[in-house]
Amino acid sequence: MNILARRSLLLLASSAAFGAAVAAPAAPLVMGFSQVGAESEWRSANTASIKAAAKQDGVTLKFADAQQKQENQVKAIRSFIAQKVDVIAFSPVVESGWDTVLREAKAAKIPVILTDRAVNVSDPSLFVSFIGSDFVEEGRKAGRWLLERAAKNPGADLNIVELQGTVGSAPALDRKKGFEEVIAGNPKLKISRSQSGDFTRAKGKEVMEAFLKAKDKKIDVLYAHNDDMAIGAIQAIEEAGLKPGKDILIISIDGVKGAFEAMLAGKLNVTVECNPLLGPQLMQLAREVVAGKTVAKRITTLEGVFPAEVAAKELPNRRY
Ligand code: GZL
Repeated sequence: MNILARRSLLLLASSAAFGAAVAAPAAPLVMGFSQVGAESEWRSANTASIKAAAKQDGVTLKFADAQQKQENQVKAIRSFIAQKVDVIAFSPVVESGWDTVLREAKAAKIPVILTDRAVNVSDPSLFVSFIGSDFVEEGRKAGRWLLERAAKNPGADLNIVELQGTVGSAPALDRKKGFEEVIAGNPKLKISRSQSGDFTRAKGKEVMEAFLKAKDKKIDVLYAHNDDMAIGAIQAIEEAGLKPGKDILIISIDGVKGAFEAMLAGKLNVTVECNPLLGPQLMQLAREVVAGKTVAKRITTLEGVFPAEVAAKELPNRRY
Protein backbone atom coordinates (compact mmCIF):
# COMPACT_ATOMS: atom_id res chain seq x y z
CA MET A 1 0.00 0.00 0.00
CA ASN A 2 1.54 3.37 -0.96
CA ILE A 3 2.27 6.04 1.64
CA LEU A 4 -0.65 8.22 0.58
CA ALA A 5 -3.20 5.44 0.91
CA ARG A 6 -1.74 4.42 4.28
CA ARG A 7 -1.87 7.99 5.61
CA SER A 8 -5.48 8.51 4.46
CA LEU A 9 -6.41 5.17 6.09
CA LEU A 10 -4.78 6.30 9.34
CA LEU A 11 -6.58 9.66 9.12
CA LEU A 12 -9.89 7.91 8.55
CA ALA A 13 -9.31 5.53 11.46
CA SER A 14 -8.32 8.32 13.83
CA SER A 15 -11.27 10.52 12.86
CA ALA A 16 -13.61 7.56 13.30
CA ALA A 17 -12.09 6.85 16.70
CA PHE A 18 -12.33 10.51 17.56
CA GLY A 19 -15.89 10.54 16.35
CA ALA A 20 -16.76 7.46 18.45
CA ALA A 21 -15.19 8.98 21.55
CA VAL A 22 -17.28 12.16 21.33
CA ALA A 23 -20.50 10.82 19.75
CA ALA A 24 -23.40 13.02 20.78
CA PRO A 25 -25.99 11.28 23.02
CA ALA A 26 -28.87 9.81 21.00
CA ALA A 27 -31.39 12.58 20.35
CA PRO A 28 -34.57 12.07 22.44
CA LEU A 29 -37.39 10.33 20.63
CA VAL A 30 -39.94 12.88 19.37
CA MET A 31 -43.60 11.78 19.52
CA GLY A 32 -46.54 13.65 18.07
CA PHE A 33 -49.69 12.76 20.06
CA SER A 34 -53.22 13.73 19.00
CA GLN A 35 -55.70 13.31 21.88
CA VAL A 36 -59.50 13.12 21.46
CA GLY A 37 -60.18 15.96 23.90
CA ALA A 38 -60.88 16.42 27.62
CA GLU A 39 -64.48 15.16 27.66
CA SER A 40 -64.35 12.84 30.67
CA GLU A 41 -62.52 11.82 33.84
CA TRP A 42 -61.23 8.86 31.85
CA ARG A 43 -59.73 11.10 29.17
CA SER A 44 -58.06 13.35 31.74
CA ALA A 45 -56.47 10.30 33.39
CA ASN A 46 -55.37 9.01 29.98
CA THR A 47 -53.73 12.35 29.11
CA ALA A 48 -52.01 12.55 32.50
CA SER A 49 -50.63 9.03 32.04
CA ILE A 50 -49.23 9.80 28.58
CA LYS A 51 -47.63 13.11 29.63
CA ALA A 52 -46.13 11.61 32.80
CA ALA A 53 -44.75 8.59 30.93
CA ALA A 54 -43.18 10.80 28.22
CA LYS A 55 -41.48 12.92 30.89
CA GLN A 56 -40.35 9.85 32.80
CA ASP A 57 -39.02 8.25 29.61
CA GLY A 58 -37.26 11.32 28.20
CA VAL A 59 -39.58 11.39 25.17
CA THR A 60 -40.17 14.82 23.61
CA LEU A 61 -43.98 14.93 23.42
CA LYS A 62 -45.82 17.23 21.02
CA PHE A 63 -49.38 17.03 22.40
CA ALA A 64 -52.52 18.28 20.62
CA ASP A 65 -56.07 18.28 22.12
CA ALA A 66 -58.66 17.91 19.32
CA GLN A 67 -61.68 18.99 21.41
CA GLN A 68 -63.49 15.87 20.10
CA LYS A 69 -63.26 17.05 16.46
CA GLN A 70 -61.81 14.76 13.78
CA GLU A 71 -60.72 17.68 11.61
CA ASN A 72 -58.50 18.89 14.45
CA GLN A 73 -56.88 15.48 14.72
CA VAL A 74 -56.20 15.40 10.97
CA LYS A 75 -54.65 18.89 11.21
CA ALA A 76 -52.48 17.80 14.15
CA ILE A 77 -51.25 14.67 12.36
CA ARG A 78 -50.35 16.77 9.29
CA SER A 79 -48.45 19.15 11.53
CA PHE A 80 -46.53 16.26 13.10
CA ILE A 81 -45.63 15.05 9.59
CA ALA A 82 -44.39 18.54 8.65
CA GLN A 83 -42.31 18.60 11.85
CA LYS A 84 -40.82 15.22 10.91
CA VAL A 85 -41.50 13.63 14.31
CA ASP A 86 -40.10 10.14 14.90
CA VAL A 87 -43.48 8.57 15.66
CA ILE A 88 -47.16 9.59 15.67
CA ALA A 89 -49.63 8.22 18.22
CA PHE A 90 -53.32 9.11 18.50
CA SER A 91 -56.67 8.10 19.94
CA PRO A 92 -59.06 8.42 16.98
CA VAL A 93 -62.27 10.20 17.96
CA VAL A 94 -64.24 8.13 15.41
CA GLU A 95 -63.46 4.94 13.48
CA SER A 96 -63.67 6.14 9.87
CA GLY A 97 -62.10 8.90 7.72
CA TRP A 98 -58.40 8.26 8.42
CA ASP A 99 -57.09 6.64 5.20
CA THR A 100 -55.86 9.84 3.50
CA VAL A 101 -53.91 11.34 6.40
CA LEU A 102 -52.46 7.98 7.43
CA ARG A 103 -51.28 7.43 3.86
CA GLU A 104 -49.51 10.81 4.14
CA ALA A 105 -47.78 9.64 7.33
CA LYS A 106 -46.77 6.39 5.61
CA ALA A 107 -45.39 8.32 2.62
CA ALA A 108 -43.35 10.40 5.07
CA LYS A 109 -42.07 7.13 6.61
CA ILE A 110 -43.41 8.09 10.07
CA PRO A 111 -44.83 5.08 11.98
CA VAL A 112 -48.31 5.49 13.51
CA ILE A 113 -49.49 3.87 16.76
CA LEU A 114 -53.20 3.79 17.70
CA THR A 115 -53.98 4.13 21.41
CA ASP A 116 -57.31 3.62 23.15
CA ARG A 117 -59.58 3.50 20.08
CA ALA A 118 -59.40 1.67 16.72
CA VAL A 119 -59.78 2.92 13.15
CA ASN A 120 -61.49 1.41 10.12
CA VAL A 121 -58.95 1.64 7.27
CA SER A 122 -58.66 -0.16 3.92
CA ASP A 123 -54.96 -0.89 4.48
CA PRO A 124 -53.95 -2.24 7.93
CA SER A 125 -50.33 -1.29 7.22
CA LEU A 126 -51.36 2.36 7.78
CA PHE A 127 -50.72 1.81 11.51
CA VAL A 128 -48.08 -0.32 13.22
CA SER A 129 -49.94 -1.30 16.39
CA PHE A 130 -53.15 -0.65 18.37
CA ILE A 131 -52.92 -0.58 22.17
CA GLY A 132 -56.22 -0.34 24.03
CA SER A 133 -59.17 -2.08 25.66
CA ASP A 134 -61.51 -4.66 24.18
CA PHE A 135 -64.70 -2.58 24.14
CA VAL A 136 -66.93 -5.44 22.95
CA GLU A 137 -65.85 -7.44 26.01
CA GLU A 138 -66.56 -4.43 28.23
CA GLY A 139 -70.11 -4.37 26.82
CA ARG A 140 -70.44 -8.12 27.42
CA LYS A 141 -69.30 -7.67 31.04
CA ALA A 142 -71.99 -5.01 31.53
CA GLY A 143 -74.58 -7.34 30.00
CA ARG A 144 -73.49 -10.30 32.14
CA TRP A 145 -73.91 -8.24 35.32
CA LEU A 146 -77.48 -7.40 34.28
CA LEU A 147 -78.28 -11.03 33.34
CA GLU A 148 -77.15 -12.16 36.80
CA ARG A 149 -79.16 -9.38 38.47
CA ALA A 150 -82.28 -10.17 36.41
CA ALA A 151 -82.00 -13.87 37.29
CA LYS A 152 -82.90 -12.93 40.88
CA ASN A 153 -86.35 -11.88 39.65
CA PRO A 154 -86.90 -14.09 36.55
CA GLY A 155 -90.48 -13.10 35.80
CA ALA A 156 -89.87 -9.35 35.55
CA ASP A 157 -89.64 -7.47 32.26
CA LEU A 158 -86.85 -4.91 32.47
CA ASN A 159 -87.08 -1.74 30.35
CA ILE A 160 -83.55 -0.55 29.55
CA VAL A 161 -82.50 2.88 28.27
CA GLU A 162 -79.00 3.35 26.84
CA LEU A 163 -76.69 6.36 26.81
CA GLN A 164 -74.31 5.73 23.91
CA GLY A 165 -70.84 7.26 23.63
CA THR A 166 -69.69 9.51 20.77
CA VAL A 167 -71.48 8.58 17.54
CA GLY A 168 -69.19 6.52 15.29
CA SER A 169 -66.52 5.97 17.96
CA ALA A 170 -65.12 2.49 18.53
CA PRO A 171 -66.12 2.37 22.22
CA ALA A 172 -69.71 3.38 21.44
CA LEU A 173 -70.12 0.89 18.59
CA ASP A 174 -68.44 -1.98 20.42
CA ARG A 175 -69.90 -1.48 23.90
CA LYS A 176 -73.37 -1.48 22.33
CA LYS A 177 -72.54 -4.62 20.36
CA GLY A 178 -71.19 -6.56 23.36
CA PHE A 179 -74.09 -5.59 25.65
CA GLU A 180 -76.78 -6.49 23.11
CA GLU A 181 -75.06 -9.80 22.31
CA VAL A 182 -75.31 -10.87 25.97
CA ILE A 183 -78.81 -9.58 26.87
CA ALA A 184 -80.22 -11.25 23.76
CA GLY A 185 -80.12 -14.32 25.99
CA ASN A 186 -83.03 -13.00 28.09
CA PRO A 187 -86.21 -11.91 26.22
CA LYS A 188 -87.37 -10.02 29.35
CA LEU A 189 -84.54 -7.48 28.84
CA LYS A 190 -85.36 -4.86 26.20
CA ILE A 191 -83.62 -1.59 25.22
CA SER A 192 -86.50 0.82 24.59
CA ARG A 193 -84.49 4.02 24.01
CA SER A 194 -80.86 4.58 22.95
CA GLN A 195 -79.18 7.92 22.23
CA SER A 196 -75.68 9.44 22.31
CA GLY A 197 -74.59 11.48 25.32
CA ASP A 198 -71.17 12.03 23.66
CA PHE A 199 -69.34 10.66 26.73
CA THR A 200 -69.94 13.89 28.70
CA ARG A 201 -71.77 14.51 32.02
CA ALA A 202 -73.71 17.46 30.60
CA LYS A 203 -75.05 15.61 27.57
CA GLY A 204 -75.67 12.46 29.63
CA LYS A 205 -77.90 14.48 31.96
CA GLU A 206 -79.71 16.17 29.05
CA VAL A 207 -80.51 12.90 27.27
CA MET A 208 -81.59 11.17 30.49
CA GLU A 209 -83.97 14.09 31.18
CA ALA A 210 -85.52 13.46 27.75
CA PHE A 211 -85.81 9.72 28.43
CA LEU A 212 -87.57 10.47 31.74
CA LYS A 213 -89.89 13.08 30.21
CA ALA A 214 -91.04 10.59 27.55
CA LYS A 215 -92.90 8.74 30.32
CA ASP A 216 -93.89 6.06 27.81
CA LYS A 217 -92.66 3.21 30.00
CA LYS A 218 -91.23 2.97 33.52
CA ILE A 219 -87.44 2.86 33.16
CA ASP A 220 -85.89 -0.02 35.13
CA VAL A 221 -82.25 0.10 33.95
CA LEU A 222 -79.81 2.65 32.51
CA TYR A 223 -76.82 1.32 30.56
CA ALA A 224 -74.30 4.17 30.10
CA HIS A 225 -71.21 3.71 27.89
CA ASN A 226 -69.13 5.71 30.37
CA ASP A 227 -69.21 6.85 34.00
CA ASP A 228 -69.39 10.56 33.14
CA MET A 229 -72.70 10.15 31.31
CA ALA A 230 -73.97 7.94 34.14
CA ILE A 231 -73.10 10.63 36.69
CA GLY A 232 -74.92 13.23 34.61
CA ALA A 233 -77.92 10.90 34.35
CA ILE A 234 -77.91 10.37 38.14
CA GLN A 235 -78.52 14.12 38.54
CA ALA A 236 -81.44 13.96 36.09
CA ILE A 237 -82.95 10.94 37.87
CA GLU A 238 -82.75 12.66 41.26
CA GLU A 239 -84.25 15.87 39.85
CA ALA A 240 -87.14 13.73 38.58
CA GLY A 241 -87.76 12.59 42.18
CA LEU A 242 -86.48 9.06 41.63
CA LYS A 243 -83.73 7.13 43.43
CA PRO A 244 -80.77 6.27 41.12
CA GLY A 245 -79.36 2.80 41.87
CA LYS A 246 -82.70 1.73 43.36
CA ASP A 247 -85.70 2.89 41.23
CA ILE A 248 -83.41 2.73 38.20
CA LEU A 249 -80.44 0.32 38.18
CA ILE A 250 -77.37 1.99 36.64
CA ILE A 251 -74.60 0.14 34.81
CA SER A 252 -71.63 2.07 33.43
CA ILE A 253 -68.07 1.68 32.13
CA ASP A 254 -64.64 3.23 32.87
CA GLY A 255 -64.17 2.73 36.62
CA VAL A 256 -63.20 6.35 37.38
CA LYS A 257 -63.17 7.67 40.95
CA GLY A 258 -66.49 9.48 40.40
CA ALA A 259 -68.13 6.11 39.74
CA PHE A 260 -66.78 4.62 42.97
CA GLU A 261 -68.05 7.64 44.90
CA ALA A 262 -71.49 7.25 43.28
CA MET A 263 -71.51 3.54 44.21
CA LEU A 264 -70.59 4.39 47.81
CA ALA A 265 -73.56 6.78 47.83
CA GLY A 266 -75.79 3.94 46.59
CA LYS A 267 -76.52 5.75 43.28
CA LEU A 268 -74.64 3.50 40.83
CA ASN A 269 -74.77 -0.30 40.79
CA VAL A 270 -71.68 -1.40 38.83
CA THR A 271 -68.84 0.01 36.74
CA VAL A 272 -66.82 -2.02 34.22
CA GLU A 273 -63.16 -1.00 34.26
CA CYS A 274 -61.59 0.55 31.16
CA ASN A 275 -57.95 1.28 31.94
CA PRO A 276 -56.74 4.74 30.74
CA LEU A 277 -53.21 4.37 32.14
CA LEU A 278 -51.63 3.47 28.78
CA GLY A 279 -48.71 5.93 28.97
CA PRO A 280 -45.83 3.65 30.02
CA GLN A 281 -46.81 0.89 27.57
CA LEU A 282 -47.13 3.47 24.78
CA MET A 283 -43.65 4.90 25.34
CA GLN A 284 -42.10 1.44 25.43
CA LEU A 285 -43.97 0.48 22.25
CA ALA A 286 -42.89 3.70 20.50
CA ARG A 287 -39.22 3.04 21.28
CA GLU A 288 -39.48 -0.50 19.89
CA VAL A 289 -41.23 0.74 16.75
CA VAL A 290 -38.68 3.49 16.11
CA ALA A 291 -35.88 0.96 16.72
CA GLY A 292 -37.37 -1.11 13.90
CA LYS A 293 -38.35 -4.01 16.16
CA THR A 294 -41.34 -6.19 15.26
CA VAL A 295 -44.26 -5.39 17.59
CA ALA A 296 -47.69 -6.92 18.16
CA LYS A 297 -50.40 -5.48 15.92
CA ARG A 298 -52.93 -5.56 18.81
CA ILE A 299 -52.13 -5.06 22.52
CA THR A 300 -55.10 -5.23 24.92
CA THR A 301 -55.24 -4.01 28.52
CA LEU A 302 -56.38 -6.24 31.42
CA GLU A 303 -59.51 -4.93 33.19
CA GLY A 304 -62.00 -5.91 35.91
CA VAL A 305 -65.66 -5.36 36.93
CA PHE A 306 -66.49 -3.45 40.13
CA PRO A 307 -70.02 -3.84 41.62
CA ALA A 308 -71.11 -1.46 44.38
CA GLU A 309 -70.50 -4.15 47.01
CA VAL A 310 -66.70 -3.84 46.56
CA ALA A 311 -66.52 -0.05 46.08
CA ALA A 312 -65.43 0.83 49.64
CA LYS A 313 -62.63 -1.75 49.63
CA GLU A 314 -61.46 -0.89 46.11
CA LEU A 315 -61.63 2.94 46.17
CA PRO A 316 -58.28 3.41 48.00
CA ASN A 317 -56.58 1.31 45.30
CA ARG A 318 -57.87 3.33 42.37
CA ARG A 319 -55.16 5.14 40.39
CA TYR A 320 -57.49 7.27 38.24
C1 GZL B 1 -62.45 4.30 26.15
C2 GZL B 1 -62.41 5.78 25.83
C3 GZL B 1 -63.71 6.42 26.17
C4 GZL B 1 -64.06 6.36 27.64
C5 GZL B 1 -64.76 7.66 27.82
O1 GZL B 1 -61.22 3.73 25.95
O2 GZL B 1 -62.14 5.97 24.46
O3 GZL B 1 -63.63 7.79 25.81
O4 GZL B 1 -64.86 5.27 27.99
C6 GZL B 1 -63.87 8.57 27.00
O5 GZL B 1 -64.88 8.09 29.14
O6 GZL B 1 -64.49 9.76 26.73
